[in-house]
Amino acid sequence: APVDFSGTWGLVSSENFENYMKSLDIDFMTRKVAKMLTPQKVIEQQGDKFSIRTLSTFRNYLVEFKVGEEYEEDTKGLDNRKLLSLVTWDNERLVCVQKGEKKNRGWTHWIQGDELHLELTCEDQLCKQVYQKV
Ligand code: YOG
Repeated sequence: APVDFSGTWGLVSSENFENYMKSLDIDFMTRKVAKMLTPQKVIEQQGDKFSIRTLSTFRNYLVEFKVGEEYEEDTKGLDNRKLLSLVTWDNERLVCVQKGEKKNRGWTHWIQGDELHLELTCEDQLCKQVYQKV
């Protein structure tokens, strides 16, 4: 693995999260609550094996995967869909393609200086988030 993402990271900025949630059909009330959160990413990485926990006071979400191996993802507590997901390395970036009902769905993580960057995409929406080690 070319990079180590391990650690506990706290959200410091988020752009266009509202429209990303709309593209996932998240209802108004849930979006209002979700927008106020400052989640943490707890990432455990052993080589190409990852667990990523997204933790907040409202909901928690866990994914576990190995780079290069497709996995079934159940977005329980988020938009509650079933996905077939695949994470690969694009140089130093971790790129996930999430196949399912929604077109162009996925995410990309990379490290820039002391920041963890995340781009979330769904349909025509792009949400950019930055996290810092806590
Ligand atoms: O991250 O897949 O790090 O899984 C995206 C929320 C909000 C719940 C969070 C809870 C999308 C209500 C996971 C926020 C909006 C809104 C904290 C993003 C859906 C529902 C859980 C994600 C990847 C990459 C790892």
